[in-house]
Amino acid sequence: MALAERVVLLGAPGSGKGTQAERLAQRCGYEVISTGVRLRKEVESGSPLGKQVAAVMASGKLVADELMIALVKSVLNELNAGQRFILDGFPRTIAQATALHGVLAELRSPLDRVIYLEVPEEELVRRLVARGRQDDDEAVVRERLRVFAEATSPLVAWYEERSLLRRVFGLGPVAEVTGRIVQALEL
Ligand code: B4P
Repeated sequence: MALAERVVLLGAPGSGKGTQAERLAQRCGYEVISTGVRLRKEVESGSPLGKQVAAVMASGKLVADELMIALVKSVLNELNAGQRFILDGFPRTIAQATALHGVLAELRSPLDRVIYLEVPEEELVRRLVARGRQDDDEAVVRERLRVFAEATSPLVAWYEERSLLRRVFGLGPVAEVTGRIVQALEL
């Protein structure tokens, strides 16, 4: 069975996007483009971009669309033609989704699936507070969930209207969730 080649992994903070993207890379050969991982590397290295985004990330807010769009555009332009990829954590706003749509149309390689990883809110808070990353303090986690509901959750309907969305239940053992995603990636 053929799998989707160009995928967006959508989900609330703590839904397991990063965890699952890495497993899908191993299992199915996707290149993972994780905006969260890239931003944290910039912050750690103290680069100009890192300095610009550190406080925003620590507060649980979203980094500006223009910065994120420029970052992802340059990564996509450098991918080898035909390389399968998963976008983890991008897009997070309608403006980002619209820009992504345009970039991929120019590259003549449109998305072929969007996976929405659904996890109940109390479990999201539990997972993130237990992980304890710098932005996993409970007050910041609540803010990230508020921002998700306000800015990112409209993307579910946006992609549903374009017949790209598949919902995947994200509770349960990590390997089981991966299995559900692989099924949802079948074309
Ligand atoms: P991200 O790095 O994308 O982080 P996340 O959404 O919080 O986490 P994710 O869903 O990947 O959860 P994970 O697998 O780690 O973003 C961080 C920040 O960067 C944002 O707040 C924002 O400021 C900025 N940013 C990133 N992209 C942006 C964009 N496009 N625009 C603007 N700003 C942007 O899992 C979480 C925990 O759950 C882990 O401890 C994991 O082990 C555990 N877990 C996973 N699956 C599990 C399971 N099935 N059962 C139990 N535990 C599980």
